[in-house]
Amino acid sequence: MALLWWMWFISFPGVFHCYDNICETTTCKATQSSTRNGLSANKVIDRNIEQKESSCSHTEVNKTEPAWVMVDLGKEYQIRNIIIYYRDEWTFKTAWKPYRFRQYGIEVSNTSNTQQWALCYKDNTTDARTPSSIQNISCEKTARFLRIITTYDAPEDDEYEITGAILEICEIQIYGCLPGYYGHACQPCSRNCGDGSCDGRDGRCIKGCSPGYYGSSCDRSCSTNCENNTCDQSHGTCSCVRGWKPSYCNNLSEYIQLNDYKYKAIYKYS
Ligand SMILES: [Ca+2]
Repeated sequence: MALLWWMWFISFPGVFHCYDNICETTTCKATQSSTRNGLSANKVIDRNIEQKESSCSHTEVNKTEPAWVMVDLGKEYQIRNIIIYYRDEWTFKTAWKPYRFRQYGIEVSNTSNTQQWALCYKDNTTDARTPSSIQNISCEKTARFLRIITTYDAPEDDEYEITGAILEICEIQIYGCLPGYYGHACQPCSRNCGDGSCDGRDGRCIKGCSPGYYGSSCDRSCSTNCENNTCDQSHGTCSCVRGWKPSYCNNLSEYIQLNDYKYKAIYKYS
């Protein structure tokens, strides 16, 4: 019985998924707006999810500009969700709450050009409350760069005579399918997709079909009588080679049938 329950649990969409952490250790890089006490941006991608200060990145205090931490995935991916681990320490002496994490934003881009960021999520927690120190955010975007950014100046820092926006992020996990895969189980895209890539949600071929195929998943064959062996990706219609009837090219044209008749007639009586 326990086994059956577990099988149901892991097959339920939204409860469990097979997305990969697409921040691969060899190609993924992290940077941040400034660094305090040597707590560098690398700590957000080192696969250590400890939330104590020494395991987290930390931007510098008393800055007037926004604080941000950026992850470069190395190439474009279809992102599905992001899990952020923020500093959250509880000891006998201190209870460090993630108050500096209020009102953070998640932005994505295909270029590190600061003019071209698209907002994926904005926290709206106000004073007194604090966001959960572990955030699991849906962000269905195709992008290479992702950054956590804030301009929030927490009032709790006044007693330390500290000002400015500050981030103390311990880990950023970015989940999605690797290029060429789609869906909750990251199944392979149709091998007839134009460049092998497809929509990460439903497997639709997003860059056309290989020659000779049509349909949203490029799983239907064009008529062999289509010119250049290509047809319309949506309907399968095409320009026919001579002698075949538009627009699916599966029947002989009347022109050729008439010519055949004339040809036969000439042949017979000449
Ligand atoms: Ca870490």
